[in-house]
Amino acid sequence: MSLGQFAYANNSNRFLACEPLAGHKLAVIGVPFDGAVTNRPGARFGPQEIRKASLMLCDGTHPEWNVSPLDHLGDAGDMRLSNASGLPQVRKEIQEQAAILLANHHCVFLGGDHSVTLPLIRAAHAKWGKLALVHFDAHCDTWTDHFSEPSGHGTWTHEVIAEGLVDPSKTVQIGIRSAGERDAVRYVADRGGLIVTGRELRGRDGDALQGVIADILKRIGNTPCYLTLDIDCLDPAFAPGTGTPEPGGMTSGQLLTFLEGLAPLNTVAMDCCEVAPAYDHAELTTNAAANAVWTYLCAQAKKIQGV
Ligand SMILES: [Mn+2]
Repeated sequence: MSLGQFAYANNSNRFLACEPLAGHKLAVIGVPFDGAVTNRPGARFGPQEIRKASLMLCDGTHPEWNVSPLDHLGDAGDMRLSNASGLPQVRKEIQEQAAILLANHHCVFLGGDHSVTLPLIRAAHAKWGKLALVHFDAHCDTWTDHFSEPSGHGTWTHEVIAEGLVDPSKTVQIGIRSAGERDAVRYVADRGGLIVTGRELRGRDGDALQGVIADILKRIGNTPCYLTLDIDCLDPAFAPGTGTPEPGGMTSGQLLTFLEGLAPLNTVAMDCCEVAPAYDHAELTTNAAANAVWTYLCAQAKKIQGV
């Protein structure tokens, strides 16, 4: 069953199977969990709809780089996750399955709400050690109280720093703009990281972003880097299908400028979270997510092919 370009190299029905794919350096994996949201649920349906939207990527060749990830790409299906055992148990399951896949592939994980990023980074840290982090989001995700829960989809950034999984000085947040108390919204900057707020990005694209992209490349250098993309970094005009939309966000063009400009980073894995198809219109959000993921995969194909 082929569900889209991300399943292009998938010759058998691996949907819901989640196992390494022989011969493929790149893999996409669904993480269909949305049990830790604070607002609207539905991101558990993100993976299957992002796969469908990936059908619009035609032959998959990047028009500027002239590379395609498809020769290297397999779809490992969705993780098998229990639903009734609570967040710690689900995170344990995610980390165990991610570890197996990261041992075999350069992985792109399709969320799921953003709580899945903590076990994914735990698994990446176990393989690569302390990581750099590029975090696209409308929200800082550094809250320490999650509506009376200690952990959820808005706490993982402070948790990965507190656990020593990422280097705060090599942590970069892009698009942050939601309401939040100062200690939370400046948490990463207070620990030496860089925050490029949604306000700073208003009206800037193309050449106007090259300076900040150069700063990020210099700050992170060759450190193994995890890239997490909360689709709500985009303005709801570009990505309405998400659980916690925030007006005043990035355009799809700005996001692609960043993803293309940051291609030289030594990224080891990516996730794309918070795509909630039930709130989408005309597949805007799933198309944006598929295109962003494909752009990231093209950057990895560029490295594999040495071009
Ligand atoms: Mn968010």
